[in-house]
This record gives sequence, structure tokens and C-alpha cells, in this order.
Amino acid sequence: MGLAGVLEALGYGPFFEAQLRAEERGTLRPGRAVADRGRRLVVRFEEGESLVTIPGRFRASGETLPVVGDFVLAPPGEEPQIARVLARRTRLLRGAAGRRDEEQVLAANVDLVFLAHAVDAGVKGRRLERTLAAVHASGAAPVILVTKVDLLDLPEDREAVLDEARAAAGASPVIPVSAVTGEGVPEIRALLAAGRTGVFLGLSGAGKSTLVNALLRAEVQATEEVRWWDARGRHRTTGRSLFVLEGGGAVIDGPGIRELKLWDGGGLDAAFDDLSQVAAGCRFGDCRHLDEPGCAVRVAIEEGRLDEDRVEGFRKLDGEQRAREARRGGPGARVAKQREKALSRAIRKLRERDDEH
Ligand SMILES: Nc1nc2c(ncn2[C@@H]2O[C@H](COP(=O)(O)OP(=O)(O)OP(=O)(O)O)[C@@H](O)[C@H]2O)c(=O)[nH]1
Ligand SMILES: [Mg+2]
Ligand SMILES: [Zn+2]
Repeated sequence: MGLAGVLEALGYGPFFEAQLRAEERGTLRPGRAVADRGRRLVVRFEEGESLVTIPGRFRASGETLPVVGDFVLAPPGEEPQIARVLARRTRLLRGAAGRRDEEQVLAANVDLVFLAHAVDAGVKGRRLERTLAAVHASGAAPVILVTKVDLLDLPEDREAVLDEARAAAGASPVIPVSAVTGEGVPEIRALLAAGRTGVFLGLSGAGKSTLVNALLRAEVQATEEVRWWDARGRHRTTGRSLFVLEGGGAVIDGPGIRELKLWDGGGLDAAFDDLSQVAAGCRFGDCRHLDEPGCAVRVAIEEGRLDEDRVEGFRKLDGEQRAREARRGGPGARVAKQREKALSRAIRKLRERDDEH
């Protein structure tokens, strides 16, 4: 059987195909989890959707629990049990920083993360930077959406909000959108080409579901709307669901969330690419840009090439990451400690030398 079809449009490809064992090919079929229903999931197979159950042993044995976006294997038939969750390409986590037991996978195999910030709630630069780092670390690419721009009549108000978002965005795109005027919707749709999956994240009320609706409305019938609206008005989104766009591509909607988990694996350099480029000129490879001699970042702040608040935001996140690494112990932490010791020795020496002159 070839790959062309719904699953391919949903991002099923060689990465997942290669994970199938010979004996699984004849007996199991791959599908993508499109909605969570407690102990069950709605899975989209090539032939159509069905409800599948998550075996109890998954929980008991600490096996990967499937979430929306996962590709799973299950036998054909009525309400089959999931046999296996295929290894993920990317995963978005939420939970308390550094606490594995509280960590929760929000969505799997996502290519793009749309961070929705409504103009009426404002864009908080520091919070956005933190989220951007988490998204970069997940393997997905962030796209910042400044939503409900129709609410701003004055061009200068509009530019002020967009500038705030761009200042924190680094190299990530910032798209002004409005579900009322349709502004930005084609840009989002263009990013969600066949095989790609996006997820909408943001505070409750940021307009995520309205945008998903707008994306689908152009191609799908109005009956889709009952998923979020009823006669009395707005329904806040509860479960997470994946929707297939007409031209291929998929989008995941879910309840509002405050924060993503920032975890190891970096993400900081990508989120602060402007700063990283300047920091390459610092004398020390692991300069914290505080009072180290030969710090190119401090020079750039003085010359107005880097924003001090942004650098401060970076320092905070960087400090958190270093602290987490140190807490975790192990060889990585030992190396970090040795480096830090060597660094402070070097700084002391340089200071002594400077003092002599
Ligand atoms: N003016 C204006 N209002 C919008 C726009 N998009 C959404 N809204 C309104 O904002 C409110 C919240 O929209 P939702 O799409 O439900 O927000 P959400 O992000 O999905 O919220 P949760 O599901 O609770 O996380 C609704 O009353 C929408 O009508 C927009 O582009 N312009
Ligand atoms: Mg919603
Ligand atoms: Zn520096």
C-alpha cells in the first residue's frame, strides 16, 4: 500500500513508516490521534475515523501515553486497542519546570506552534520570550499571531502592539490577524501546507478556536461550528482536537494555557538569535553578560544595538537553565561547575592584571 492519502496529508511519512516492524505491517494499521476522550482516543486511519482504547497496561508500565497528534498502531475492527505509539518527531510539554512527574505532553508531532496573543490582553515580551524558547526546544517552529487586530482603530496603536511582539520575536514571524476582517488567515493557511501540523496556543479568549473556525470555514461546512459554539454563545474549548484542512495540513485546537515548560535541550539560542550572534564575540564562551570582561553583549546594549530588558529576560532564563542542570547533577553538571570555576579564576586574574595597570 502506498502512502499517498489522508495520512500523508496529516504528516505520516518515512520517519513513521520506518518504525513499523515486519510483523506489524500485516496486522496493524497506522493512524493519527485526532481527539482525546478520556481513556479513549479518536484515531484517523486511512479508511476513516474510529474510537480506540488505550490499554490499561500503558499506564501501569509507564509506556508513552498517546496524545492528540500522535501516530499510533492498532488492529482493524470495532474500537480496537492501541498496540503501540510511534516515536514522536516533536513534542510540546507543559508542567512545572524540572519536575518530570508533573510534566504533561500537550501535543505530538507538531511542526508549527501558533502563539496567539490578543491585542486586548496585550503582548508581554518577557513571557513571549520564555514561550519561544520552549517551542524551539520542542523541535517545532514558533509563529506569533497578534489576534483581534480589528479592535485597534488607530494605526499607531496597531504598530505599538506589533512592535512589542516583534521586539520579543527574534527571527520568528509575527502575523497580525483578525477573524472579523479575515486579515492574516490566508498567511496561516499557507503555512499549513499538506503534511504539516500546527497547534494554537495562548491564553483563554485569545481567539484560537475562532481562528481555527475561520481556517476551516472556507472549506468545511458550518456544521463544524457546533464544536465550539451553541445557541447561547461561546463554548470554551475543553479537549484537544486535530482538524484536517481542505488542502492537506492539520491544526490542533485546545483549551487556553498559560505557560509551556521550558526544559533542557536549549531553545534559548534560537529564541535569542540576535543576542547569540553578538554573544559569539564575548571573550568567554559561557559569558553570562553580567560583569565578565570582554563582554560584547554589554557593549551592544550601551550602543543601543540590543535591548537591555530583552538581555535581562535572557539572563533570567539562562540562569534557570543553568540551575536546573546543576540540580540534576551528573557529569554534565560537574563539567559546568568546573567551567564556572575556571571562568571565575580567569576573571579574577584579568581583574588583578587590570588593577596593576
Ligand atoms: N473583535 C474580534 N473578536 C474576536 C476575534 N477572534 C475571536 N474573537 C472573540 O474573542 C472571544 C474568544 O474567542 P475564542 O476563539 O473562543 O478564544 P479561545 O482562544 O479559543 O479561548 P479558549 O478556548 O477558552 O482557550 C470570542 O468572543 C470571539 O468572538 C477577532 O479577530 N476579532
Ligand atoms: Mg477555544
Ligand atoms: Zn557577554
